[in-house]
Amino acid sequence: MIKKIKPKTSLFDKFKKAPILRPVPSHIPKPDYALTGIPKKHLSKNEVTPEQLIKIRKAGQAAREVLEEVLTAVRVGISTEELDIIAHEACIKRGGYPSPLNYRNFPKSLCTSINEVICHGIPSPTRILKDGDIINCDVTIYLDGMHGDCSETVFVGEVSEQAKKLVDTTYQCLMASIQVVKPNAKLSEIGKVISKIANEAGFSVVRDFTGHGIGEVFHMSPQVNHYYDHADQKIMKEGMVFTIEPMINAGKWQCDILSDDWTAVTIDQKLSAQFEHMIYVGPNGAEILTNGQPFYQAQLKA
Ligand code: EYL
Ligand code: CO
Repeated sequence: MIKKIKPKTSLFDKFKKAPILRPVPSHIPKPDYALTGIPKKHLSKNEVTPEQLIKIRKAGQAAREVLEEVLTAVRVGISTEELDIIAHEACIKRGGYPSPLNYRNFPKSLCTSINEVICHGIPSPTRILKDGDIINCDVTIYLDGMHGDCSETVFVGEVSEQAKKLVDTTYQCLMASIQVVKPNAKLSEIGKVISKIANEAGFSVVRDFTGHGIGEVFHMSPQVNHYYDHADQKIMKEGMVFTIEPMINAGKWQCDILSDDWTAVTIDQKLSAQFEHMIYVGPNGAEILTNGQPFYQAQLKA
């Protein structure tokens, strides 16, 4: 969820054309914003019923499978547009809708965020992956009435030691923060753990984008901060489902939004990495609904 947008408007904004969206077959059930670009459904109840839990587990698992299809295709020379097509087809193959597509007018089915891009990078046929890039692929699928959301950052070819350290630290931030999840814990503990690990490694935590409640709605309460906000008194309740998706920067934490109104970049053009899981607050702690082996670790061993 974004908390503030730095407006960057151009005199020519009114001439911007609506993009042509990749079609989704008519038999695929679509979220309410698919036609209009505007989400209208709001929910205040965060805890899922047992029936909803079954569905949200399936959505999380499907998101994981789609993400793995996309990450398997990452290589030097592929365009982010081709990754978008893979995500789009993989969602449809499972009977799901690619949630980013037309969400608040996002033009694509996948977010692809390379190097200094923090999040919400837009796939493009002209952005070809090159040796030394790091790329986050963020997949969300709307399946059987529930959204499933996860992302990973992976290496393209041979990357710098700095990039390896940033990506590994970001993953360690996510996994350590999941360990604090249990009923009656403070939500602010998540940001506390993430900030400690990131800052000790010499990195900074992005503040403008947060984790979020998820279920029948793509983004809802609670807001999950990845930095420590001592004033945040929200308490985790059994049955809550939310994402944790820390974005960690090699330099300053601040961001800019490009004139496409989506792409968030670091203000100093230094690297940014992100990992995301969808978490269910179970009676004894977190259940990771999008669990799997991180690709970057296999890349480090290869
Ligand atoms: C919506 C609204 C500006 C999010 C994700 C919130 C973003 C910027 C206004 C993906 C796409 C979160 O949670 C996400 N990925 O894991 N759009 C998103 N927004 C938004
Ligand atoms: Co998310």
